[in-house]
Amino acid sequence: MIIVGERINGTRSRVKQAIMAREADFVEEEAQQQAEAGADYIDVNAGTGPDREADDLVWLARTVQAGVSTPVCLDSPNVEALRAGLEACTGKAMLNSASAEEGRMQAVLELAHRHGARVIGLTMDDAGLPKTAEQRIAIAQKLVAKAEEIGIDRDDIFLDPLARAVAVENEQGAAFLDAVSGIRQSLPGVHVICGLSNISFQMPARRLLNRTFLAMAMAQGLDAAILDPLDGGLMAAVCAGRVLLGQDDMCMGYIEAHRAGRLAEWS
Ligand code: THG
Repeated sequence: MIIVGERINGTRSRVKQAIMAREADFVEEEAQQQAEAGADYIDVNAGTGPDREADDLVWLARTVQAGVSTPVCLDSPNVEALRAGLEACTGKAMLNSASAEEGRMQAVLELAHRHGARVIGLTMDDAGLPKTAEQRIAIAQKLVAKAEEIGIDRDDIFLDPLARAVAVENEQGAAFLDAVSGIRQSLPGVHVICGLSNISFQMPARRLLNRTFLAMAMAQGLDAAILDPLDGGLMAAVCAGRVLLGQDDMCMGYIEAHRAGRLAEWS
Protein backbone atom coordinates (compact mmCIF):
# COMPACT_ATOMS: atom_id res chain seq x y z
CA MET A 1 0.00 0.00 0.00
CA ILE A 2 1.19 3.43 -0.95
CA ILE A 3 0.11 5.97 1.65
CA VAL A 4 -0.53 9.61 0.72
CA GLY A 5 -0.76 11.74 3.87
CA GLU A 6 -3.72 14.13 3.55
CA ARG A 7 -3.26 16.49 6.49
CA ILE A 8 -1.75 19.51 4.70
CA ASN A 9 -5.05 20.65 3.22
CA GLY A 10 -6.40 24.20 3.32
CA THR A 11 -9.92 22.92 4.09
CA ARG A 12 -8.56 22.31 7.59
CA SER A 13 -8.80 25.66 9.32
CA ARG A 14 -5.46 25.39 11.16
CA VAL A 15 -3.72 24.64 7.87
CA LYS A 16 -5.49 27.52 6.11
CA GLN A 17 -4.23 29.85 8.82
CA ALA A 18 -0.67 28.52 8.41
CA ILE A 19 -0.83 29.07 4.65
CA MET A 20 -2.11 32.63 5.04
CA ALA A 21 0.55 33.52 7.65
CA ARG A 22 3.33 31.52 5.91
CA GLU A 23 3.98 29.52 9.07
CA ALA A 24 6.66 27.22 7.72
CA ASP A 25 7.31 25.51 11.08
CA PHE A 26 3.74 24.26 11.36
CA VAL A 27 3.68 22.89 7.82
CA GLU A 28 7.10 21.25 8.23
CA GLU A 29 5.99 19.55 11.40
CA GLU A 30 2.79 18.27 9.79
CA ALA A 31 4.97 16.81 7.02
CA GLN A 32 7.46 15.25 9.44
CA GLN A 33 4.78 13.63 11.58
CA GLN A 34 3.09 12.09 8.55
CA ALA A 35 6.38 10.82 7.12
CA GLU A 36 7.25 9.27 10.46
CA ALA A 37 3.84 7.59 10.63
CA GLY A 38 4.42 5.92 7.26
CA ALA A 39 3.36 8.34 4.51
CA ASP A 40 5.02 7.62 1.14
CA TYR A 41 3.81 10.96 -0.29
CA ILE A 42 2.77 14.19 1.42
CA ASP A 43 -0.34 15.67 -0.22
CA VAL A 44 -0.40 19.47 -0.36
CA ASN A 45 -3.69 21.19 -1.11
CA ALA A 46 -3.88 24.97 -0.66
CA GLY A 47 -7.61 25.23 -1.32
CA THR A 48 -7.25 28.99 -1.70
CA GLY A 49 -8.64 31.21 -4.47
CA PRO A 50 -7.57 30.88 -8.12
CA ASP A 51 -5.71 34.20 -7.89
CA ARG A 52 -3.27 32.89 -5.28
CA GLU A 53 -3.43 29.11 -5.37
CA ALA A 54 -0.31 28.66 -7.55
CA ASP A 55 1.80 30.76 -5.13
CA ASP A 56 0.40 28.95 -2.12
CA LEU A 57 1.00 25.51 -3.64
CA VAL A 58 4.59 26.43 -4.53
CA TRP A 59 5.16 27.63 -0.97
CA LEU A 60 3.65 24.43 0.47
CA ALA A 61 5.72 22.21 -1.83
CA ARG A 62 8.96 24.05 -0.98
CA THR A 63 8.22 24.05 2.74
CA VAL A 64 7.43 20.32 2.82
CA GLN A 65 10.57 19.49 0.85
CA ALA A 66 12.67 21.54 3.26
CA GLY A 67 11.42 19.37 6.13
CA VAL A 68 11.27 15.82 4.71
CA SER A 69 12.67 13.74 1.87
CA THR A 70 9.25 12.16 1.25
CA PRO A 71 7.94 13.22 -2.19
CA VAL A 72 5.07 15.64 -2.57
CA CYS A 73 1.61 14.99 -4.04
CA LEU A 74 0.37 18.28 -5.55
CA ASP A 75 -3.40 18.46 -5.03
CA SER A 76 -5.33 21.03 -7.07
CA PRO A 77 -8.00 21.12 -9.76
CA ASN A 78 -6.11 24.06 -11.28
CA VAL A 79 -3.68 23.06 -14.04
CA GLU A 80 -1.62 26.25 -13.69
CA ALA A 81 -1.17 25.68 -9.96
CA LEU A 82 -0.04 22.10 -10.66
CA ARG A 83 2.42 23.38 -13.29
CA ALA A 84 3.91 25.96 -10.89
CA GLY A 85 4.01 23.44 -8.03
CA LEU A 86 5.78 20.87 -10.17
CA GLU A 87 8.50 23.33 -11.05
CA ALA A 88 9.19 23.70 -7.33
CA CYS A 89 9.53 19.92 -6.84
CA THR A 90 12.89 18.20 -6.86
CA GLY A 91 12.04 14.46 -6.61
CA LYS A 92 9.45 12.37 -8.46
CA ALA A 93 6.21 14.11 -7.50
CA MET A 94 2.62 12.96 -7.87
CA LEU A 95 -0.02 15.13 -9.57
CA ASN A 96 -3.48 15.12 -8.00
CA SER A 97 -5.19 15.17 -10.37
CA ALA A 98 -6.15 14.61 -13.98
CA SER A 99 -9.67 13.57 -14.92
CA ALA A 100 -11.40 12.77 -18.21
CA GLU A 101 -12.80 16.32 -18.36
CA GLU A 102 -12.14 18.29 -21.53
CA GLY A 103 -9.15 20.53 -20.99
CA ARG A 104 -7.93 18.73 -17.90
CA MET A 105 -7.08 15.26 -19.20
CA GLN A 106 -4.58 16.15 -21.91
CA ALA A 107 -3.05 19.11 -20.05
CA VAL A 108 -2.37 17.31 -16.76
CA LEU A 109 -1.20 14.07 -18.39
CA GLU A 110 1.25 15.99 -20.61
CA LEU A 111 2.51 17.88 -17.58
CA ALA A 112 3.11 14.61 -15.73
CA HIS A 113 4.90 13.10 -18.70
CA ARG A 114 7.12 16.13 -19.23
CA HIS A 115 8.28 16.11 -15.60
CA GLY A 116 8.36 12.34 -15.11
CA ALA A 117 5.76 12.70 -12.36
CA ARG A 118 3.20 10.12 -11.26
CA VAL A 119 -0.41 11.11 -11.80
CA ILE A 120 -3.81 10.44 -10.24
CA GLY A 121 -6.69 10.17 -12.72
CA LEU A 122 -10.13 10.80 -11.27
CA THR A 123 -12.79 8.69 -12.97
CA MET A 124 -15.00 11.64 -13.80
CA ASP A 125 -15.70 13.40 -17.09
CA ASP A 126 -17.78 16.31 -18.35
CA ALA A 127 -20.95 14.39 -17.50
CA GLY A 128 -19.93 14.72 -13.81
CA LEU A 129 -19.43 12.16 -11.08
CA PRO A 130 -20.16 8.57 -12.11
CA LYS A 131 -22.60 6.48 -10.08
CA THR A 132 -22.06 2.95 -11.31
CA ALA A 133 -18.98 0.73 -11.39
CA GLU A 134 -19.33 0.40 -15.18
CA GLN A 135 -19.19 4.18 -15.69
CA ARG A 136 -16.08 4.40 -13.51
CA ILE A 137 -14.36 1.55 -15.39
CA ALA A 138 -15.16 3.07 -18.80
CA ILE A 139 -13.67 6.43 -17.78
CA ALA A 140 -10.63 4.66 -16.29
CA GLN A 141 -10.03 2.95 -19.65
CA LYS A 142 -10.26 6.27 -21.48
CA LEU A 143 -7.77 7.88 -19.07
CA VAL A 144 -5.27 5.04 -19.37
CA ALA A 145 -5.53 4.98 -23.19
CA LYS A 146 -4.76 8.70 -23.30
CA ALA A 147 -1.94 8.43 -20.73
CA GLU A 148 -0.31 5.59 -22.67
CA GLU A 149 -0.65 7.51 -25.93
CA ILE A 150 1.28 10.36 -24.28
CA GLY A 151 3.92 7.91 -23.06
CA ILE A 152 3.18 7.51 -19.34
CA ASP A 153 4.03 4.10 -17.79
CA ARG A 154 1.20 2.21 -16.12
CA ASP A 155 3.23 2.16 -12.90
CA ASP A 156 2.96 5.96 -12.83
CA ILE A 157 -0.84 5.95 -13.20
CA PHE A 158 -3.11 5.96 -10.14
CA LEU A 159 -6.82 5.69 -10.90
CA ASP A 160 -9.23 7.11 -8.34
CA PRO A 161 -12.76 5.65 -8.72
CA LEU A 162 -14.04 8.37 -6.36
CA ALA A 163 -15.58 7.08 -3.18
CA ARG A 164 -18.87 8.86 -2.46
CA ALA A 165 -20.78 9.32 0.77
CA VAL A 166 -22.85 6.27 1.76
CA ALA A 167 -24.93 8.56 3.97
CA VAL A 168 -26.20 10.30 0.84
CA GLU A 169 -26.37 7.30 -1.50
CA ASN A 170 -26.46 3.91 0.22
CA GLU A 171 -25.23 1.89 -2.75
CA GLN A 172 -22.06 3.92 -3.33
CA GLY A 173 -19.79 1.75 -1.16
CA ALA A 174 -20.59 -1.36 -3.21
CA ALA A 175 -20.36 0.51 -6.53
CA PHE A 176 -16.91 1.78 -5.58
CA LEU A 177 -15.69 -1.68 -4.54
CA ASP A 178 -16.94 -3.19 -7.82
CA ALA A 179 -15.09 -0.44 -9.70
CA VAL A 180 -11.83 -1.24 -7.88
CA SER A 181 -11.97 -4.91 -8.87
CA GLY A 182 -13.13 -4.09 -12.41
CA ILE A 183 -10.21 -1.69 -12.92
CA ARG A 184 -7.80 -4.24 -11.48
CA GLN A 185 -9.00 -6.89 -13.93
CA SER A 186 -9.26 -4.77 -17.06
CA LEU A 187 -6.18 -2.57 -16.59
CA PRO A 188 -3.36 -4.66 -15.12
CA GLY A 189 -0.33 -2.69 -13.96
CA VAL A 190 -2.07 0.54 -12.98
CA HIS A 191 -2.51 1.55 -9.35
CA VAL A 192 -5.89 2.18 -7.73
CA ILE A 193 -6.15 4.93 -5.12
CA CYS A 194 -8.88 6.79 -3.26
CA GLY A 195 -9.53 9.54 -0.75
CA LEU A 196 -10.91 7.38 2.01
CA SER A 197 -12.81 9.82 4.16
CA ASN A 198 -15.42 10.76 1.53
CA ILE A 199 -17.19 7.46 2.18
CA SER A 200 -18.08 8.37 5.79
CA PHE A 201 -19.14 11.99 5.16
CA GLN A 202 -22.10 12.99 7.37
CA MET A 203 -21.94 9.79 9.42
CA PRO A 204 -21.08 9.35 13.11
CA ALA A 205 -18.01 7.32 14.16
CA ARG A 206 -16.35 8.05 10.83
CA ARG A 207 -13.07 6.40 11.65
CA LEU A 208 -14.82 3.02 11.98
CA LEU A 209 -16.31 3.33 8.49
CA ASN A 210 -13.02 4.57 7.00
CA ARG A 211 -11.09 1.69 8.52
CA THR A 212 -13.56 -1.00 7.51
CA PHE A 213 -13.87 0.41 4.01
CA LEU A 214 -10.11 0.50 3.57
CA ALA A 215 -9.83 -3.21 4.43
CA MET A 216 -12.65 -4.07 2.02
CA ALA A 217 -11.13 -1.99 -0.78
CA MET A 218 -7.67 -3.51 -0.24
CA ALA A 219 -9.24 -6.93 -0.75
CA GLN A 220 -10.57 -5.74 -4.13
CA GLY A 221 -7.14 -4.48 -5.16
CA LEU A 222 -6.86 -0.92 -3.85
CA ASP A 223 -3.11 -0.39 -3.48
CA ALA A 224 -2.86 3.28 -2.49
CA ALA A 225 -4.89 5.63 -0.30
CA ILE A 226 -5.09 9.30 0.62
CA LEU A 227 -5.65 9.29 4.36
CA ASP A 228 -4.59 10.64 7.73
CA PRO A 229 -1.54 8.57 8.71
CA LEU A 230 -1.81 9.89 12.28
CA ASP A 231 -5.00 7.80 12.66
CA GLY A 232 -3.29 4.86 14.39
CA GLY A 233 -6.25 2.51 13.98
CA LEU A 234 -6.34 3.14 10.25
CA MET A 235 -2.61 2.55 9.83
CA ALA A 236 -2.90 -0.62 11.95
CA ALA A 237 -5.65 -1.83 9.58
CA VAL A 238 -3.32 -1.17 6.61
CA CYS A 239 -0.66 -3.22 8.36
CA ALA A 240 -3.06 -6.11 9.10
CA GLY A 241 -4.50 -5.95 5.57
CA ARG A 242 -1.04 -6.37 4.05
CA VAL A 243 -0.45 -9.54 6.07
CA LEU A 244 -3.87 -11.00 5.29
CA LEU A 245 -3.44 -10.41 1.54
CA GLY A 246 0.03 -11.98 1.45
CA GLN A 247 1.75 -8.67 0.76
CA ASP A 248 3.97 -8.70 3.85
CA ASP A 249 6.85 -11.14 3.36
CA MET A 250 7.27 -13.31 6.48
CA CYS A 251 4.85 -10.87 8.20
CA MET A 252 7.90 -8.74 9.00
CA GLY A 253 6.15 -5.40 8.56
CA TYR A 254 3.45 -6.48 10.97
CA ILE A 255 5.93 -7.83 13.51
CA GLU A 256 8.01 -4.67 13.31
CA ALA A 257 4.93 -2.49 13.77
CA HIS A 258 4.09 -4.55 16.85
CA ARG A 259 7.62 -4.25 18.23
CA ALA A 260 7.47 -0.49 17.69
CA GLY A 261 4.29 -0.38 19.78
CA ARG A 262 2.03 0.66 16.92
CA LEU A 263 -0.34 -2.30 17.41
CA ALA A 264 -0.39 -2.15 21.21
CA GLU A 265 -4.07 -1.21 21.44
CA TRP A 266 -5.03 -4.58 19.87
CA SER A 267 -2.55 -6.89 21.60
N1 THG B 1 -9.30 11.94 -4.20
C1 THG B 1 -8.17 12.58 -4.57
N2 THG B 1 -7.69 13.65 -3.89
C2 THG B 1 -8.36 14.12 -2.82
C3 THG B 1 -9.54 13.50 -2.39
C4 THG B 1 -10.01 12.37 -3.11
N3 THG B 1 -7.88 15.21 -2.14
C5 THG B 1 -8.68 15.85 -1.13
C6 THG B 1 -9.51 14.85 -0.35
N4 THG B 1 -10.20 13.99 -1.27
C7 THG B 1 -8.62 14.03 0.56
N5 THG B 1 -7.99 14.88 1.54
C8 THG B 1 -8.58 15.26 2.74
C9 THG B 1 -7.87 16.12 3.55
C10 THG B 1 -8.35 16.51 4.79
C11 THG B 1 -9.57 16.03 5.21
C12 THG B 1 -10.27 15.15 4.41
C13 THG B 1 -9.78 14.76 3.16
C14 THG B 1 -10.07 16.44 6.55
N6 THG B 1 -11.38 16.43 6.76
C15 THG B 1 -11.97 16.77 8.00
C16 THG B 1 -12.83 15.62 8.45
O1 THG B 1 -13.12 14.75 7.61
O2 THG B 1 -13.17 15.55 9.61
C17 THG B 1 -12.85 18.01 7.91
C18 THG B 1 -12.09 19.19 7.43
C19 THG B 1 -12.60 20.45 8.09
O3 THG B 1 -13.70 20.89 7.70
O4 THG B 1 -11.92 20.94 9.01
O5 THG B 1 -9.33 16.81 7.42
O6 THG B 1 -11.03 11.77 -2.80
N7 THG B 1 -7.50 12.11 -5.63
